[in-house]
Amino acid sequence: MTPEWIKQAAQVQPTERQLAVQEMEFYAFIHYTVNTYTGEEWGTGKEEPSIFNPTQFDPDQWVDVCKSAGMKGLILTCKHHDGFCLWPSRYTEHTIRNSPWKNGEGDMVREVAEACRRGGLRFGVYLSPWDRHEPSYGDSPQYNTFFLNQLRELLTNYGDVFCVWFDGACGEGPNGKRQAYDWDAYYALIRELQPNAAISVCGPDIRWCGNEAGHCRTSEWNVVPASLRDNEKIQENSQQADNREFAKRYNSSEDDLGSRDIIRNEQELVWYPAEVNTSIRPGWFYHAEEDDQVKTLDELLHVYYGSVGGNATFLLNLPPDPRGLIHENDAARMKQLGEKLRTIFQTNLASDASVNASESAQDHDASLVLDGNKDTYWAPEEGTEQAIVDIDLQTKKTFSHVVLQEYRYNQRIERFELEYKEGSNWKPLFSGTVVGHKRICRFQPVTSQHLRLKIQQSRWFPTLAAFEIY
Ligand code: FUL
Repeated sequence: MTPEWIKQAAQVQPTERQLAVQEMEFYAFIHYTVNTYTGEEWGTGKEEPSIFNPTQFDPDQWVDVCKSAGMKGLILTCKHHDGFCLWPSRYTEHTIRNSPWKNGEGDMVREVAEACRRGGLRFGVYLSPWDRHEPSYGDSPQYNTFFLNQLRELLTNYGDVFCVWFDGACGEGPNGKRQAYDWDAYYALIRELQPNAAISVCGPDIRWCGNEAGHCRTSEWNVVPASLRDNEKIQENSQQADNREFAKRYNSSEDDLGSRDIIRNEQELVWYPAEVNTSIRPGWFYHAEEDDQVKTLDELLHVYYGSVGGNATFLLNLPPDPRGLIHENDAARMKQLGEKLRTIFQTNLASDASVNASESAQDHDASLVLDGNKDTYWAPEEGTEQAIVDIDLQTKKTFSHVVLQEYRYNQRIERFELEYKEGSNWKPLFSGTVVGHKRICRFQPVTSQHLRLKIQQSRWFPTLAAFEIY
């Protein structure tokens, strides 16, 4: 008998806006501001807007680079910590309006949003809460009004946005300005103006994976304690940190955020999926001296398999250079990555296989894992936590990847093994823990006609939507 608390955990569900981001899988971060011209990572806010002057700005090139790697969206740093706005905000003079670019008449946010729409990428905005230029920063109510005004501009003038990315960073230090962000007002405005947009990182929809180095968890859970989500709002430097009454029990950097041990005694669980964010170079902004430090294909694949193939999304930063272009080295690497992924995942060897399960509930027979439809799934009867799914490829085939996907509204599998048949013996191929949106299992190529998935532990009963072989 499944304990009640496990049954409940198994039924926590995502919102449509969370699913929309999870299903995008791989998308770009674009870090671009005055830092691109000063060589800094964190601007002071005292930079002259006149230094911002791209000569070959081409957002279509950015979009093409993203698409060449198979990305589905792009998030632009409309304003980073230096406060410089890539759109002509009415609420500050610290914008491209006072730069030489297009004689101050350009709107980069508009051009990027339009290039994304032309190219079929979804567009998202990054607006840094920490603002080192704005004089009202630290005067909490006044800055909150200013911030809401900027948010309103971004969310009304540039069409649909799929995500608003709030960065928690603040380097004010102990004697710096202390700003209490009115998160609830920010969230309410986003829900009002862009109800489909996910609020990421310092927000309730998408969780920061806890590092910027591309490290991925072996077991990434979508269902985690609610306190983890609520704690994301606390800033070390804000008054809220002192005033909040609840204990800071979990933070996003911990190894285990969703195992049975973690959730057993939790009052409230929420669906709060992880996003892995890292840069293709050491820095978030472009520095010419890093031109030969673009991540290698193997490094990028490693993060891709860990994130997209490990139930997280992958937000990879591509910093434009002072020309306003993504540098040739980065562009070449992205193309290489895309070609590699397309080659590996071109032909699903299981598409004309036959499949059997140890047990199937009514209307959820095993063939549904092969039908290419993510809305249908195989499931055993309620309460069956262990099961076997057998694949017969009809003839011997050579493969090195298995892709598993759970039904999008559930995450239940906790431990599984893949085995292949050699002669009359079953041999181990891969052992894994969670599956969730997608688990890509990679192994040395084997040749066989038969393989099977043994689900050794799951919550209540597993629901599997896809079983693909490459
Ligand atoms: C951090 C920022 O301080 C970095 O500059 C960068 O924007 C990164 C994505 O988030 O918190």
